[in-house]
Amino acid sequence: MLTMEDIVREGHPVLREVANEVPLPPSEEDQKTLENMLQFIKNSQDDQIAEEYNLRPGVGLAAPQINVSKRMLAVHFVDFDDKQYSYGLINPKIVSHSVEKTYLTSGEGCLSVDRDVPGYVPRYARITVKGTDLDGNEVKLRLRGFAAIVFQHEIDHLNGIMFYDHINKDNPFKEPENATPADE
Ligand code: NB4
Ligand code: NI
Repeated sequence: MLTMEDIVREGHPVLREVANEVPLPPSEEDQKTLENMLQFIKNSQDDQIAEEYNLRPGVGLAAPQINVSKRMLAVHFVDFDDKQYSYGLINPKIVSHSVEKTYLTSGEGCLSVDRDVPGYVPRYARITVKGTDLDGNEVKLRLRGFAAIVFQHEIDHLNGIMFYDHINKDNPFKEPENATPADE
């Protein structure tokens, strides 16, 4: 099983690389890697397992974070309308997005960043994501609010972007233009 030892931290060059497309259908190895990433997220949300293996809780993980520079991400969370999201996605792509922005008033964190970086992280309020799931199906997801934020955080990792790259350097808690908080 994946543990925190497998997660690379900021400063590791893979976190600043643009990850490679995954040839489809995925190899046994790629399929297994993505299944392990999704299981890590689920384990991190299980109080007992998280404590036993000292896992930091997470709702998402991108393959570069385990030093695999491939376009794969896993997410597992319930959004603010109690809708469950649990996906392993290959070659995810944002095919459209709103002009309007959103953000978490609590800011963001990252399993590859062992420090707090305070500030609002402006993101698109609504996105449409296409990709291939763990069953080999083409999926098209219309996402808003918390779900849109989580998928954008993970897709950023596939493009070598860290959440704090979006924070206003001069005034981290400046209200982003044309934005509505997702968690209020
Ligand atoms: C990715 C998220 C940071 C902001 C918001 C949140 C947690 C992460 C990073 C958007 C995406 C990981 C991947 C949480 C968490 C709420 C739900 C359910 C029960 C505990 C869990 C805690 F753990 N971020 N951690 N950070 N990242 N919410 N929750 N709760 O997930 O670096 O690239 O279990
Ligand atoms: Ni992250």
